[in-house]
Amino acid sequence: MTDQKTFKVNNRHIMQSGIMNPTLREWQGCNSQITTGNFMYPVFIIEKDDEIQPISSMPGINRFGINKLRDHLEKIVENGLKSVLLFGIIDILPKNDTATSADDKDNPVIRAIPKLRKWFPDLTIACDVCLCPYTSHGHCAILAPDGRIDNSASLERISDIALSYAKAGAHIVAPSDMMDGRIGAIKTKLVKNNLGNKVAVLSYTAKFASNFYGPFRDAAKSKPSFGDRKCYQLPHNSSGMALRAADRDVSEGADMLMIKPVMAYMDILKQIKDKYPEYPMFVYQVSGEYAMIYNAAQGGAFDLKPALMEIMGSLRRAGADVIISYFTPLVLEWLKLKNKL
Ligand code: PB1
Repeated sequence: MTDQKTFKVNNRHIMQSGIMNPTLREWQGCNSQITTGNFMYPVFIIEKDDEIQPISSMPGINRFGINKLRDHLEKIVENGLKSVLLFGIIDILPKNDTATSADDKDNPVIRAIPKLRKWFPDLTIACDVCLCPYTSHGHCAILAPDGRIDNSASLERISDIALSYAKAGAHIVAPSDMMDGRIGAIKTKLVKNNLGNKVAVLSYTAKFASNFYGPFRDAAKSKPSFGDRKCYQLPHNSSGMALRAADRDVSEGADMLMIKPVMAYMDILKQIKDKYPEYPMFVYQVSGEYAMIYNAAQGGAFDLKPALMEIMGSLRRAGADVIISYFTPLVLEWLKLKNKL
C-alpha cells in the first residue's frame, strides 16, 4: 500500500481563518470602505421653483424647482450628504449659439446657489459647467461657422460661466465640456478675480464618448442636434488619451480629477489614481449606469442593495475617493441604518 500522505496545507495558504466573521471580513477591505463622505449627489434644477418633473429614463430621479429641491435635500442632508453637483435645465430662458442663459441672472443654478448655501451651510456645492444645456445645437462648445469647434471662443465662454457660478457662491466648478485647456482658462480667470484660492476646480478629466449618457441627455434636454461628441470626448478604446488628459489637467491646476463613466473604465481609474495618488479621485456613475443597475434589479437579476454596495465597494477598491451617483440618497439611508445597528 503506497504511503497515501494527506496533502498538508501551507500555513500561509489558510485563508478562511481571516474571514470567519463580519469584523474580520470588514478588515480585509479597509481600502474599500464606504462612508457618507465618499458620495456627491447630482441634481437637476429647473426654472419653476415649485415644480417637480419625474424623468422617465431615470426611474426615481426628478428635475426639481429650487423650493422642491430644498424639501428633497433636507432628509438626505440629515442622512449625511456632504456635497451636491448642480445641473441647470431651461425651458423659459433661450437656447442660442453662445449659451447666454448659462450664466443669466435668472439661470436656475445661479439662483439656487445662494439659497442652498443659506439652507444647508455645511453642504459643499459643486456646479457642472457646460454649454450643452444652453446651446441651440446642443454641443458643449461654441461652433465656428463651418460647424467645427471654436476652442478659444469656447474657453472664453466656459471660463466666464465658471466665474459666474464661483461669484454666486459655488465651492467647486466642474467643467464637463472637454474643451482643450479649459482647466487652465478657468483657473486663470478665478485667480484674476481673487477666487483662485477660494473655489476648487473638479476636472472631468477622463470623460469618454460613451453610450451611457442617454438618460441624462433626456433629463437635461442636452442631446446634440446634429453629429455626436466624439471629436471632443475621449475615444472609449484609449487609455493613452486618458493619461494625457490627466497630465494636462494636473499641469493646468485641477484640484480634483474624475473618470466618467466608471464601470467600463476601472482600468483607467486605477491607472490615474496610481499615477496621481495625491489628488482626490472622483468617479461619475452616469445615468446609463444608474438605469442599467436600477432596471436589472427591478427585473429580478439581483437584489439592489447587496449588488449596489458590491459595486460601490469595487469603485473604492479601484481607487475612487468620491463617487458621483444618482443612488446617493439610497446609499446614505443604508449607511445610516447600518451605523444605527
Ligand atoms: O449622468 C450622465 O449621463 C452625465 C452626462 C454628462 C453630465 N456631465 C454629460 C454627458 C453628455 O451628455 O455627453 C453632459 C456633458 N456636458
